[in-house]
Amino acid sequence: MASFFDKLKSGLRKTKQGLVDSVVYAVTGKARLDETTLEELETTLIAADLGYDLTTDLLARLRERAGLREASSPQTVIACMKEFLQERLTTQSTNGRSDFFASLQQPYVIMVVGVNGVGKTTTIAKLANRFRERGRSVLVAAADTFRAAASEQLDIWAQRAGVAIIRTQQGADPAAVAFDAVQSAKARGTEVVIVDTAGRLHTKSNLMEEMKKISRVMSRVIAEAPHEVLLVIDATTGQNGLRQVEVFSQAVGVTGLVVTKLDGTAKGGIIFSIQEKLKIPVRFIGVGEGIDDLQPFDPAQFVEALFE
Ligand SMILES: Nc1nc2c(ncn2[C@@H]2O[C@H](COP(=O)(O)OP(=O)(O)O)[C@@H](O)[C@H]2O)c(=O)[nH]1
Ligand SMILES: [Mg+2]
Repeated sequence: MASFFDKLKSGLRKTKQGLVDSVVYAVTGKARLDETTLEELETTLIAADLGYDLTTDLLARLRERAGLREASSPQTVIACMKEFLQERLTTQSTNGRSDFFASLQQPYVIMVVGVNGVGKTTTIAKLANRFRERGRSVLVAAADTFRAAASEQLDIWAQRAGVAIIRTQQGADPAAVAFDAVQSAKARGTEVVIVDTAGRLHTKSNLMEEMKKISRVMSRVIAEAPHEVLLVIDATTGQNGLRQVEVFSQAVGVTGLVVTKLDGTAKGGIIFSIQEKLKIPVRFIGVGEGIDDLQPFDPAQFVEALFE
C-alpha cells in the first residue's frame, strides 16, 4: 500500500510540473539569473497560483542569492526556492493543535460548511472514519436536507465508516436535524458529532442565514457548540476558494480549513496563497475519493512532497 507521503507526492505531480519543473525549464541553460529570466520566473510562479506577494518575495530572495555568485544552476535556484517555501509555509502556518483528534469537550461538535461539490460529505466520511479508528464514538448529522441524494450519500458513508447517523426527509429543517444530533449525542454520551450542511439552497433562502441558524440552534444544547467549524474548499477552483473563506467566516466563524482534491490538480500552489492570506489554519487536505484519502496538513511535508 502506498504510504501517505507517496500518495501526497503522486497527487501533487501536476502542481510540481507547473511550479517546480517549469522553474527548472526557465533557468536551464541560462548562465546567470538576469532580469529577463527573473521576469519569466515571475510569470511562471504566478501562473502556478503562488500568489503575488509570495512570488515577489521569492524573486527578491533569488535576486539576492544570484548576486552572490556568477552561475545560477537550476539546482541552486530550486534549492533556494524550496528553502524559501518551506520557511514561509511553516512560519505562516497557524496550525495550532498537533492532534485534532484529541478533543476534550464531549460531545465535540464539528460543523462542516462549504459550497456545493467541494467535498464536504466525503470529508465528513473520512473524518468520521479517522475518529472511529481512534476508538471514538461518532454521530454524523445529515443537515443537508436540500437534496434527497445528500442524506443517502452520507448514510452510505456512515455505514462504510461504521458510525451512527441522524437523518430526516428531504426539505426538513436542517437546524432541527443538527439540534437533534447534538441533543442525542449528549444523552447517549457520543464523543464526536459531525454535521453535514448544504452548499446550495432554494433561490429564495439565504445559505449564510441558514448556516447561522444551524450554528445557533446547536449552541442552545451546548453553549460552546459548534466547537469547530471546518470550511471545505476545492483546490481545483483556485482563487475562488479564497473568496468563499471570507463569506463563510463572516457568517459562522470558520475555525479551520480542509483543502480537497489536491490529487491530480495543477493548482496545488493555492495552498501557499491560502496560508499567506488567511489567518485560518489548514487542518486537513484531501488527496483522493477513498475513505483513507484525508491527511492532516503538514507544511514541511507538503513542500518536501512537491520537490521530490
Ligand atoms: N479527487 C478527489 N475527489 C474528491 C475529494 N474529495 C471529494 N471528492 C469528490 O468530489 C465530489 C463531490 O464531493 P461531495 O462530498 O459530495 O461534495 P459536497 O457537495 O461538498 O458534499 C465527489 O465526486 C467526491 O468523490 C478529493 O480529495 N479528491
Ligand atoms: Mg454533500
